[in-house]
Amino acid sequence: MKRILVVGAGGQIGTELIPHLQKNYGYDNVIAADLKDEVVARLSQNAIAEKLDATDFQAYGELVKKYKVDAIYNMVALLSATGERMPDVAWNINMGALLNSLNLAKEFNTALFTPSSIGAFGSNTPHTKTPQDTVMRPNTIYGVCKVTGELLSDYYFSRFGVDTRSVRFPGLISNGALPGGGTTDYAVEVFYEIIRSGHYTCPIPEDTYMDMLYMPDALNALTQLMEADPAKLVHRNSFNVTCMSFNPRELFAKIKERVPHATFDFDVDPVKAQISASWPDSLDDSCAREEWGWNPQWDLDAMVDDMLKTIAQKLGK
Ligand code: AKB
Repeated sequence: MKRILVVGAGGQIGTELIPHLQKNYGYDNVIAADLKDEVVARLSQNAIAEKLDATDFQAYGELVKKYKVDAIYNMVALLSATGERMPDVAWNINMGALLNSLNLAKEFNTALFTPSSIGAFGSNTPHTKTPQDTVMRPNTIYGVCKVTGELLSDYYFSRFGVDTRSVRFPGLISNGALPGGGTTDYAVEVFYEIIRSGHYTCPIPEDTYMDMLYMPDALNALTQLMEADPAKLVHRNSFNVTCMSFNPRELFAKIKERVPHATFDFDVDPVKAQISASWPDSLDDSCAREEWGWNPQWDLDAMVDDMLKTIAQKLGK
């Protein structure tokens, strides 16, 4: 059985990825690492957990060696909106963790997954049915990191044979850990606010479309791609994946159908508005479907039903 190290395990994806991997590979074969003491303490209640600053090459290497790791999932990232507030920090963290992951994957012969994002695209990318291979000139530091990461990961594959794989995640909707600092976060925040207070003020313009994925599909994308037959992969870093595209108005209408007293207004954040306008309205994910069988299960209605139910339970409402 494979031994997997997840770095940045305490974030929105990592928190749900750990139990998903434990289910697939066994509890003892999944190691959750994070920078913050309080997060490591939380993770250690349900997983083998270690404290790690992924920008510290030596400490990171010691963990890979200690656990005889076969695959690294590098989930360390400062997201798009936070990145615009502190571009230097975003570059140092995002690229520092990636470069260390690539060099350790090379040294210890491990596979490596690092998520890319719709943030890798920019305002001169075709916005509708954005193709797998297209113009990629992002307008954010987050996007610059993601494009650089895709290129570096492909380089480490072709030059050194490192088994690097990646998907371009759209906005991820989940009911575990909250996202933080992203442009697509509104699509999660709205559920908490509507259940708590019945009202949500949205920072994204009402007619801005972005692709989204519900977390169970995102987790399946990760394990499916990492288990895919390498002979079938024409692409590696990174695959478009999506299963829904909507704007805030459409999402809020779906919520209102189910929660008639819900009210919404808009207080547009200019940074988030600019970022979201530069991203695709909808992705073409046919390469992922053809090369490794990507087949998402959740649509908008099913996701809204599930989010309202699970978050109401979580908040005791
Ligand atoms: C963000 O909004 O920054 C992220 C992403 C789409 O990569 N959720």
